[in-house]
Amino acid sequence: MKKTIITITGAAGNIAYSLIFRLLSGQLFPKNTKIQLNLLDVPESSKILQGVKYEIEDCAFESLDSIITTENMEVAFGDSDYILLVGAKPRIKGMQRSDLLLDNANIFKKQGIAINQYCRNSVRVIVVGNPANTNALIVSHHTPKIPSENITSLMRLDQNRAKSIFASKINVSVPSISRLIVWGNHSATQFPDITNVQVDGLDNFSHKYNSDWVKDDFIPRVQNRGAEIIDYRGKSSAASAASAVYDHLNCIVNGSDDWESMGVLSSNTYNISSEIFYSFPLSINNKNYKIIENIDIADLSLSYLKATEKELIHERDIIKDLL
Ligand code: NAX
Repeated sequence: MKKTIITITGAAGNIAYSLIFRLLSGQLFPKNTKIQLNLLDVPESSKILQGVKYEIEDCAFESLDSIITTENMEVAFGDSDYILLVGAKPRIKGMQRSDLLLDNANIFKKQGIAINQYCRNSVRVIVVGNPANTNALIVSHHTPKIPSENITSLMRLDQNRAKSIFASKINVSVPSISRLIVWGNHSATQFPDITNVQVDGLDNFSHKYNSDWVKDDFIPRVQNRGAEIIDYRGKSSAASAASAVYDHLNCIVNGSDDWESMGVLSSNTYNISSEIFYSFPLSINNKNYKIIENIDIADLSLSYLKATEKELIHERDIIKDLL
């Protein structure tokens, strides 16, 4: 029997409530793997967290080894194999985006310091709490012991949204679509890019869509899909976000045959400024990623790439005193 420890922060929150039950479905790791869940939340959420623990127990999952609920980062992070940093403060009415950035930056700075202190350097960290890319930059900055390649931020929700909307437009099923990627920030400046899309492994699909639809409908719809969900549900997307966290983790654990979008530390690839977490097209194998280089970028695409880079540089400037 092999034991894998997964830590989830914000474990009393909405995303975690959908995520945990999927993680324990037994499909992520080989059959003989048991999962220890370390669930961290703030003291005010401890009663809810206890309720979540009871519900997990009531599922009698075969894959479950044990559950620890805690507010203590040493307990939550120590010995962990995968840390999913989901917990963050929500933006409340009247709050400026810069206030949210700073509030959450402080949380992720403390968590980064704790991860560096208590974790093995093989730990994999996935940052979900917003602003996810800039929070990942802060974590990476405060974890000098841990290779920066081990830290990624969630862009899979954006990629899933883009694939689904595009597949529906050209009337094929989602698994037929490959090489659809999302560049940049998890925000309304992101660039969902269909330039290299293959349908059933073939490039020859361009007759099925027109460029006005891409520019005026597809790109803004994906960029603003989060707001669209809030508009309809009255709450932010939690189930689809949880599903995307699962997909992201699955790619890290089991690799992927497709191009994948994740926020990673830029090192000037595609002339994107270094020292920001930017979503690039990646190939992922054996728990490691490589940025797919030498993709031709059209002039119009370049303007999108630069707009989302500019926003990430601006976010970095706001939190620079915490780096
Ligand atoms: P909830 O507000 O339901 O849950 C957040 C949880 O985090 C709460 O239980 C809260 O007590 C906890 N928390 C707050 N501060 C904490 C701290 N310092 N340490 C540990 N836990 C803490 O939010 P939920 O819907 O679960 O969303 C969580 C985060 O994911 C938010 O920041 C949200 O904006 C972000 N998202 C990121 C996405 C992405 O693609 N990167 C997509 C979905 C989502 O919007």
